[in-house]
Amino acid sequence: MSDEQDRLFANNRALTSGFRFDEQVVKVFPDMIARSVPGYELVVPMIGLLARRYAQPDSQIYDLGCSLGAASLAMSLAVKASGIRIIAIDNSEAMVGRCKENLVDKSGVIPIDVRLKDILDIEIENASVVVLNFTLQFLGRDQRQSLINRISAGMREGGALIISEKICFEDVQEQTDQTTWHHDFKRAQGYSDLEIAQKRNALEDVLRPETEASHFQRLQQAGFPRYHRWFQCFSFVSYIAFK
Ligand code: GEK
Repeated sequence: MSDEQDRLFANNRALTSGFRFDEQVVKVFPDMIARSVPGYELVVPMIGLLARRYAQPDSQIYDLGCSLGAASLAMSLAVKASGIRIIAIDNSEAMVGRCKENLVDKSGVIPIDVRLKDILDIEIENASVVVLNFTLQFLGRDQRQSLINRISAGMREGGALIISEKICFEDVQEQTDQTTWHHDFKRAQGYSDLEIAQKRNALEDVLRPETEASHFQRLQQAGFPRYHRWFQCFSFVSYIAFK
């Protein structure tokens, strides 16, 4: 993976353009996500472990919004069940190109099929594990329920859906505290106040967090009777839901 440092928001770039998963972002992506999302580097290998537990023989694993394939790679190395295929999907051409390069010679015995597609247009079939690792937050709010419904419909009994997200909080004081702590984390990672502010502006209408109650209600409605928050660091959480 590229180890180029993320300096994208160190000047005024973000004032003129919104955030896009383009070539510039792809070049710095591993550094950007590790320094921006507290816990990302722990969540990825844990997704591997969770997939090992819930992957069923002769089924498919989906990594939706796979970026450079970190979660797919973790699952490919961790899962032991036989007859599994990982389908990794992203709609950024730059991401998919780099993802394919990254995964050459790296994945485990489980093949990873990387596809350039919009996750709103795909079929989910015979799935035992589906991962949305910080992806759902980038979809329009009105598109989320139908995607989770389709995942539910294409999932086997006992299958697991893992959803990692940045969430927001109903309590105004908690929201303020969580934002402060996240910014403290970013400062500790070497981002300047200007970079933090610019990135925040760029993501304003692109990353739309929801409350935990909204996520749980959507899962219920889609036919996932049981779900848990298995990870949280500040406003970054990961849920697991069972079919
Ligand atoms: C990881 N999961 O490293 N269809 C397909 N892909 C999409 C769509 C869509 N409609 N919308 C956004 N994306 C990864 C990290 S990053 C999270 C996921 C972040 C893709 C988008 O192109 C990007 O690659 C990814 O979702 C979100 O485990 O940057 O904070």
